[in-house]
Amino acid sequence: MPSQLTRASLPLLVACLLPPGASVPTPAPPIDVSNAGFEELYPNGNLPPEYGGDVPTGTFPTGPPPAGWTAYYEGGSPLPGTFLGVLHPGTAADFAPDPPFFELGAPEGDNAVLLYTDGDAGGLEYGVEQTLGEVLRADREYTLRVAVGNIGSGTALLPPYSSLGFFDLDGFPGYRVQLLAGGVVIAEDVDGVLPAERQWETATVELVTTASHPRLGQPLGIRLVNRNRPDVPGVTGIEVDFDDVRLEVVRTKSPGPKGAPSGVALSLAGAIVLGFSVLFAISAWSGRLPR
Ligand SMILES: [Ca+2]
Ligand SMILES: [Ca+2]
Repeated sequence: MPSQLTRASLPLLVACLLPPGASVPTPAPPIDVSNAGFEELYPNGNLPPEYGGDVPTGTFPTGPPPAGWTAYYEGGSPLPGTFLGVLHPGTAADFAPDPPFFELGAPEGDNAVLLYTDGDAGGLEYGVEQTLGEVLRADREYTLRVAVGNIGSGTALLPPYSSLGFFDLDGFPGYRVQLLAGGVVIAEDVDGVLPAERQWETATVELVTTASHPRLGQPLGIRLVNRNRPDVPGVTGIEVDFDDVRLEVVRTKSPGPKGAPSGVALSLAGAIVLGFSVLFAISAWSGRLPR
């Protein structure tokens, strides 16, 4: 190992040793999701006009889908007794001594999208969706992450919602987080996490594409769904909330001038990178590398 080797020179050395056309996975900027945190003003629902669309703490106006999103109904048409809207849950401190909707509020910003069904019978699935400005591409690893919320029972902090009284929201009706291409589901997470009452967890959907994926070139989309399964008998509502939608993409290989590298070439490249990583770690540990 040359004594002049430094950390800065390692990537160049590794790149020189890779076969033509091969590359290490390359992260790209996240794909834009419109109103990904549901923080845009919500002026068109039943929120009193004096708020100008700025949803106040501890309330849940309903009406059309949040900006940037459209409604999805499994049966193709709106379901009686279901509501889309924006929830500004506030925190336990906002509601004390009464129970909050979520202990820590929304996981991103102030708001989340709410998908609520009146009563306990459940029914067809429904939710919100949007088409993105990107198409499905080959040789990519897509990772979609969405915070899924299990709202707890409680009463809104302000009228007109507080006049609706206490909502028994015990239980959880299930969810889907779906990645679409051309409006067709290409990957999804169905109930992969089960947040406790008043808590959030992150659902993850992953998809790796090759040149043979049948939906290449079609617009990507995201759909967030309340599975609307029957809930605890006697509850006054069935609800799932979502927030903080993120879609990341990594390029898994570069298109070389003579086509993609073979699996053997990639394995060889991986072995070289691994070998140098181990060698470098040993050298650094022994203090022989300048820092
Ligand atoms: Ca948010
Ligand atoms: Ca609940």
